[in-house]
Amino acid sequence: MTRSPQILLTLVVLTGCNQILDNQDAELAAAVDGGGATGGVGGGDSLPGGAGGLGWGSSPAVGGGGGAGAAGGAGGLIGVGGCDTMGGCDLDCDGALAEGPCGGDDCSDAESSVYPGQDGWFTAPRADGSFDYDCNGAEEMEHTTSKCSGTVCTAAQDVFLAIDTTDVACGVTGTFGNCSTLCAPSSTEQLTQRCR
Ligand SMILES: [Ca+2]
Ligand SMILES: [Ca+2]
Repeated sequence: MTRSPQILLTLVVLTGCNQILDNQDAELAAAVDGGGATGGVGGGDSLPGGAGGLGWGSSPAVGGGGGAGAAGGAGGLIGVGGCDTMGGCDLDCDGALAEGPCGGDDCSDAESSVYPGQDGWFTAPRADGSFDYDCNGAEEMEHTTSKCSGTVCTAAQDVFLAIDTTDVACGVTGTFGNCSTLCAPSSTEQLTQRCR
């Protein structure tokens, strides 16, 4: 049996509608997950589907896929995850603008964990080898180091315990715990110095 041109056209149009609905579903899902941009509009009978939109938001958001063109049109591209880069001045999407021409104070606009005001602590160094994650020009250590050897010590709690007061450096593991005035360590554990 042979289908009439009208039936074929109806099938083609219905297929296109389904793709557009799929498109809307993709946009909704992306909007929940960080704000994906609008996907491209499906193409017509002979045109390829539109490209997916660029994802926006702090987490990689997926733009809606372009609708497949009816009667063989190619599907659109999936949107690329990303964020609003502020015209190229916040490439790591951490909300802080890069230093220099951008006029910002992000001392490393290629590392999203590095920005002024970062209050986290890190056991591994930045890409440049430093531990200055909060861009204040210094490396703050989470814990101090206390001498806990010999016969006379200063009582201390929650410190690195050492033979002298030389700080346990950032990223270095040492003995952590308490020390009595008689230089007796207690509640000890092995801990890695965290910095920012
Ligand atoms: Ca930035
Ligand atoms: Ca710092």
